[in-house]
Amino acid sequence: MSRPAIHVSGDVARAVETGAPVVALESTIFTHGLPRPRNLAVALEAEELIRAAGAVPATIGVYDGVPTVGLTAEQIAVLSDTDDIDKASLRDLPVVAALGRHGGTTVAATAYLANRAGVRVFATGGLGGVHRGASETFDESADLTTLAGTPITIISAGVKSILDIGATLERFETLNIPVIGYGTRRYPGFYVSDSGYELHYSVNSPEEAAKIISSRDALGLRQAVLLANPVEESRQLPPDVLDDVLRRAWAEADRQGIGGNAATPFLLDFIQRDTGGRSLEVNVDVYRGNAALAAKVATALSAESDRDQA
Ligand code: PSU
Ligand code: MN
Repeated sequence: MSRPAIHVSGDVARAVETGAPVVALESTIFTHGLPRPRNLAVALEAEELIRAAGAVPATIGVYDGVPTVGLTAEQIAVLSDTDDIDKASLRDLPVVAALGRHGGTTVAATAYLANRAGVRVFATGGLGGVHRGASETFDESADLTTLAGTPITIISAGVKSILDIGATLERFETLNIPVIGYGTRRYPGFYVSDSGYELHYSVNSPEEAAKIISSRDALGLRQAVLLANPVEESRQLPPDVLDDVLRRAWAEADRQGIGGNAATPFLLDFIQRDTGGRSLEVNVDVYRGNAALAAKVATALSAESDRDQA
């Protein structure tokens, strides 16, 4: 018998089978986003936060060509420490798998694998979206079109600050992807709690979020639900600091001709170095907040499914 195309760990498979709460986590955040050795600490801490909240973490990535839902701590350590590891979005998955390589999965690839494994909730930092200047370059993250056809729920602090946020929100509308603020009607801006854009809907509890997810499923809709969870204002990057560094980061990317899938890691790294690690602390705070909220939403969703079956 051939090996299954996707490996699901025993813990995750059991939790999915019994309807226990599970939270998916991406790997690009520690393979391409955070610097060593902090990347590994943050990846393991996110798992711990989810466990402490009573849910099962499922960190997702490609290990030795095996797309894996529920990487072990040892596997996460190896991926965190691999130089020039592939950034695997959905189109890369078959290639990275067939060639037996390691890959850090983006939001798109992670959402796809989580959904295939029956995991319904996914926590990340910031989503991909429409890059600045996309009307010329066509650089729009595959996160967008993937989420349009992947019925999962993603808790993020908005899209990454380096993107054209207004254009990304327009694309969410076109792609029928609902965006709900958690405790806010202002769309968060990843490093800042308010991107300057307004949202039409907000919820104030994990139970309310779970109702929207169940409603999406009952209607037979296949779009992801996006729950936008802002960083606390007291912990955000000061907006004037962000505006200033963004302007210089974009200019430097243009000057060096950085594009394609290197754009996001380049810009985030520029911001990290330029702010002397200040943005890194915000990035980590954002991620912790999203992991904790995701565990609560997964728990509410699991309780709701139990009631429906009773
Ligand atoms: N975090 C990082 N670097 C990244 C990403 C996250 O520090 O590259 C990934 C996310 O997983 C997101 C993706 O899905 O970048 C978006 O990049 P692109 O625009 O190339 O799709
Ligand atoms: Mn791109």
